[in-house]
Amino acid sequence: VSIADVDLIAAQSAFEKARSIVLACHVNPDGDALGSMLALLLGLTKRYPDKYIEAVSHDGVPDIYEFLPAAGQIKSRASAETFDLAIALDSGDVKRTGDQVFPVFAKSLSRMDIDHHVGDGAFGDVRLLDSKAAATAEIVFDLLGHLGINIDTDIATCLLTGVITDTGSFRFMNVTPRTLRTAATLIEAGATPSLIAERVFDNRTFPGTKLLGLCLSTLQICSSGHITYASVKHEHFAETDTLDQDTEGFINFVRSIRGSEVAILFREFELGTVRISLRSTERVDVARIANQFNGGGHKMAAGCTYYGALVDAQAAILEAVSAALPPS
Ligand SMILES: [Mn+2]
Repeated sequence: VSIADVDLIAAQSAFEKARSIVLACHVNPDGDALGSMLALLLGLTKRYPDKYIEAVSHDGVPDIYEFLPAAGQIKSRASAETFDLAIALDSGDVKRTGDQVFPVFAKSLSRMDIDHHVGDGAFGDVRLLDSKAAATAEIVFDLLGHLGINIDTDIATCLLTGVITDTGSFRFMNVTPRTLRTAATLIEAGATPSLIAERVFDNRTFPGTKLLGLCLSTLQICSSGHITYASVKHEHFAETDTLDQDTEGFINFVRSIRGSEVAILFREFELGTVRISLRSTERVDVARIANQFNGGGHKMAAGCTYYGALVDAQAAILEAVSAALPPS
């Protein structure tokens, strides 16, 4: 356990005091955002059946994550303006919970930040922050253990999904012995890694795969091959009749190119709104770059939104990334 006992005790007392609790994750949610939030929803509901607890994802649940236990209970808007306790998971910055959800944090009586993105965005009366955790799911695993909540198959499935997706199936630099021990315990508790992999990675639709082809046809390299980027243009979505969520995982093709230090994916689902995903090897802090554009994330994975034309987004981001690239 890497969260200090004093913080776990503070979290427990916050749960006990609150009668209404809202859980929220970041916009454009990934497997860790949804998995850690659902595991906490299931665990708290089991431990505190008399409390009102809801989970909110501003951008809903991408269909590859609909298999997660209790995913159907996730709301896209908070049902009240204020709660006794508002908890953000995996969000980097509380603003990344989205335009509608963020104000709820300001009005709620107490706030909690549960995250492995540790930076300027840290907030809250209780902070369960651990930059060494590979996923927020690892922190929630420790928290549930502290609360004495039994990890059942459903909770284990949610948490293992967070761990698997945030580690690129145990391939990224964030993997530690603790990550593997946590995963082993989750499998013992009933989670099935092959089922999660099948749902998340081997579940691309036919139009979504055509979209990947169009995206990869835009692939570019610059800065001596240290920057790789690709774009999903508005007309690509229209041509294949796909949604923004169909781009899940595209960034991994861009980052897996030999020599790439920073990988960028531009998505223009709506004209005038360009969503940008950034990935890096450890030499460049892409959270800093995302912050310059009011986004967030962590050192090796971050995101932001640019309001304007795709070409302008590309020029602005490429300039910022080039400036951040250390001389080689
Ligand atoms: Mn995460």
